Amino acid sequence: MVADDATGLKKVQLRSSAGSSAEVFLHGAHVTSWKDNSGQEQIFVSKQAVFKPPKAIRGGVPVCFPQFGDMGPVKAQHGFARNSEFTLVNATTDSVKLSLNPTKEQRQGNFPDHALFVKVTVGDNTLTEELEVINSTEAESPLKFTAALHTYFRISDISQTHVQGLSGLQYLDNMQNRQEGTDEAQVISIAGEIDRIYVKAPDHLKIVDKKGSKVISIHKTNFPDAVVWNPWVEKAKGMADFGDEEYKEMICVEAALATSGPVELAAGKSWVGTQLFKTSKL
Ligand code: TA6
Repeated sequence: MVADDATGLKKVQLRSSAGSSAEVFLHGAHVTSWKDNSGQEQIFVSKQAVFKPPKAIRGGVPVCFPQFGDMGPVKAQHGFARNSEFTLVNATTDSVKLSLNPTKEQRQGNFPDHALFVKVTVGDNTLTEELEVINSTEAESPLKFTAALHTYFRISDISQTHVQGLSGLQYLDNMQNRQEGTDEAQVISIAGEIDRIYVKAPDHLKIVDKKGSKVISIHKTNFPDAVVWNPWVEKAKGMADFGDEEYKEMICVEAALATSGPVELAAGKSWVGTQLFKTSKL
């Protein structure tokens, strides 16, 4: 059901029969919490996050649409969906569907009309998030977009965490002007700032949190790329809505339609991308 959060914003609280739970703000259709059956929080939100629309909440799962980063025509980094108020379509105990029909102003004048839906469901140690885009039936041209579900995962210690599934892949390094590289390492360990777009990444990835003795499995569909980001020391200090030491307890592994995009969606057609997370013991 929709509740007033302490921040004054509206959120929907979800609970599964297995005991997992989640919270989704109508602002940005922004997931800010997912606790597995044990009640352990799996999502990172900065203690300094600002809950004041249109600013995006720092952490959780920002919905990057109609573009990832600067990969599109909209001037706002990561598009406007994460800065917009969504509307409740329907909700059950364990699932919620939200919609956004952005006004001309929200579309920043130049982005074509469309409908956007975000559906979030909790299950047995799982969280599923679905992004659906529908191009207007009256559209005169295809709707071109990139996108990402920019998840900040909560981990126990970044120095004892690694990502599995990206070995041998080509990536674009956002820290080197998107210069191409190839990751030969068996797993990705983080010992400094990392900001990479892995191109055509496998749909199954894993985050191994050794200190937390847990694995978060990620299964994405229709998001061909994966982004790995940790701001590390300097970038952390440079973000007012992010604690200087918080880089140690988070890692972003993002289901993305970035370099492999944009998708060109014909009039009246829809596109759906999903991500499913599941926790297990290491
Ligand atoms: O997904 C990684 C990234 O594109 C980084 O380059 C960094 O900018 C991060 O997103 C956060 O972006 P934001 O606009 O939320 O500060």
